Amino acid sequence: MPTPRRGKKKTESRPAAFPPEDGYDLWLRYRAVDAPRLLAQYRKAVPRAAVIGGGETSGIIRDELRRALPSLLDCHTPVTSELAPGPALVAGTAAALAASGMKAVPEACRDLGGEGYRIRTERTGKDARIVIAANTDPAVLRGVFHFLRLLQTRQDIRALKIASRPRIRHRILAHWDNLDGSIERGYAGYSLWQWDDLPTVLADRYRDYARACASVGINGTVLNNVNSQTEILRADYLMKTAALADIFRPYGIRVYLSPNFSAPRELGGLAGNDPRDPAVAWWWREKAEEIYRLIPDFGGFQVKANSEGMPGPKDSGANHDDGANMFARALEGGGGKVLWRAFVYETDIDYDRAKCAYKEFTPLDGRFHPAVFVQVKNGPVDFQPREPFHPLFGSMPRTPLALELQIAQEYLGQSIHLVYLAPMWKEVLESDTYARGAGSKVSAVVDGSLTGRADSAIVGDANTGSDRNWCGHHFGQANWYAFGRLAWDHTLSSEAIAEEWIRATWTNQARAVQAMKKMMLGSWEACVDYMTPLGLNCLVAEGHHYGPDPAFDAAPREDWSNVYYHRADRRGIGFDRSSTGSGAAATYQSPLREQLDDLQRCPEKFLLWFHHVPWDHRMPSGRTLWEELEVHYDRGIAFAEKMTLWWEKVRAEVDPARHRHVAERLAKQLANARFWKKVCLEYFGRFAKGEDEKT
Ligand code: BDP
Repeated sequence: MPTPRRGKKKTESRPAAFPPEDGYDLWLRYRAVDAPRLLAQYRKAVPRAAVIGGGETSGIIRDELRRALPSLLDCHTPVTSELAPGPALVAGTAAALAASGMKAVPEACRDLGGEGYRIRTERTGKDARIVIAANTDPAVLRGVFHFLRLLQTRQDIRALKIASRPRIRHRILAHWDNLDGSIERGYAGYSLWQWDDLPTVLADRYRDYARACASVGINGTVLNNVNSQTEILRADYLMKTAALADIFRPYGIRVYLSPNFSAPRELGGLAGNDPRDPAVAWWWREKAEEIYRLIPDFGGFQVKANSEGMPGPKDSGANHDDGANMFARALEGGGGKVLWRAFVYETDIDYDRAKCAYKEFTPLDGRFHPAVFVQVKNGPVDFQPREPFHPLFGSMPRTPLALELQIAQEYLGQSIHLVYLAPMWKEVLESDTYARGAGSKVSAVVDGSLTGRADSAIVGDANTGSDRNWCGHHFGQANWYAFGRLAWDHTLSSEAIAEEWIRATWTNQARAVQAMKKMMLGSWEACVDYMTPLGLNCLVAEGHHYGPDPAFDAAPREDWSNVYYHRADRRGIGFDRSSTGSGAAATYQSPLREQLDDLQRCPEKFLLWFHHVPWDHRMPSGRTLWEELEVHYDRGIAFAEKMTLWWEKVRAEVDPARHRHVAERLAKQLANARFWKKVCLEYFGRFAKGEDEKT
């Protein structure tokens, strides 16, 4: 059985080929190019660089190139502010480049919008220049990061012809950070924001954070937890927020906040929080204006209301649209947005939690202010290892919907398990909602292309924290990276993103790249297999949400118990959401709803999500359901075993410190996978084999 390296002294005592690393540099390590021919090509193409422009962002771009080029090219590479004859890398806004004599650039940038960029090889005589141009400084910065990625991933740069624009407009990282420095569902230390020190002491890490976000195209950050504390809107906290906003602005990143709905009463001393009360609306408008005075480009509010005990408009008899629209009107003066979360599941709405948001929000379609996004989690329950896409994506055609993904792996082994999430997110994005007939993908709903809407948003609940390597697990960084890359362009494949990330973060050695890619690409399906196969969900232990506890039945609410979800009994297992059960299959559009409704046609991966299935049911494989469950748990474990072996094989290509960190976690992941199988199958087996006494 693969275990960490004990006993294999020979390899261990070999001098390390690479100095130890701590992961702080993320995918921006810029290690020297070790392929001689490419190195020669790069040095020839970029003997120097000129960044045209006098603003703060131009300075940041120069700094980035000064850091990256000498390191990647392993030679002196001047980075200046002026154009000089001869080959060079030239970067600047269209206006700045035109003012320096490159008259054709503005026309060429016409279709790039505010955030797109182009990277072109342009020849004048025998000289070739690589020109990175855009309409705004932050977009030039993104173009420069793109160019550096080409070097980091060893691409041919002799004839570049790249134009890139984001498919989704607001690409937001949301932090569930509390004002005391703790992070809700955070597994990588404490908050990055030093609230006690702000606004006077500004940690270097704030810039490094912004730099990392900008490098993958993220353009917004929600600083505080959705379970918000009212203090965040107090004048002193707004000063702190403004200090962060000032740091992030030159990187093209806007700041958002999660307000608490009861702030008018708690902070403002008003009698209530009813959004229809003019005094309440006035209070929020004043608050928004106060924020805009400090942060003119304030992104807006992300609101969790009437959910899990948070206050909201329903407390005073109003509805979600009243609350969301009140915020939107308050923010009108500065163009801020409202991200109104649809994560609601009060028991009086429906017995089946998977139907609640659908039932609450579909009647409100078309009633929201244009600045409101209804923010919908990828699935209808809660960031489980695998869920079908949320039915709201197919049923609110007149409302912009923001997709909320969780990067933090709350239910997927947190910062211990290596689980690359891009394949999960792609499965959701590629799902067909049938909202306007076949081909109406979730991605087209979210990016607005299905309805011809220009505004669009995607939110990722962050996995970052104060740990030196930012994400707890070195491979957790890949999920932050993948979120940014997919938010920019959801058509990228999981594989392409993984490969970029590996090459920039670990190595370009082909065999090691392949091995790491195999690990990453299979890791999510393996996690589903050893935790919640065949559409099972919510089997984690209460509170910490890490290990298995399928027997848990003692929660104060039925739908906080695990037995509510799996419903194992002598007859079978699974939640009947078909027309003979809760009817949740009917929250999807035809012909998907009929397919999900039909036990024979329901995709196997969602079988127990939609059906209560007899233990002896014959699966397409010919096995019984019970046998199939066993096969899945074993398959997940087998993959976890393989990951430890593949990781061992890349030892020589990776620095010892990071190798060991990952190896230790893989060993724990494998042990956990076995434990999941043991606990779940022992428990379910009591029913399947008729040994339980309860039924
Ligand atoms: C659940 C988390 C809880 C969050 C909630 C939310 O367990 O801590 O507050 O989601 O998204 O997954 O509001």
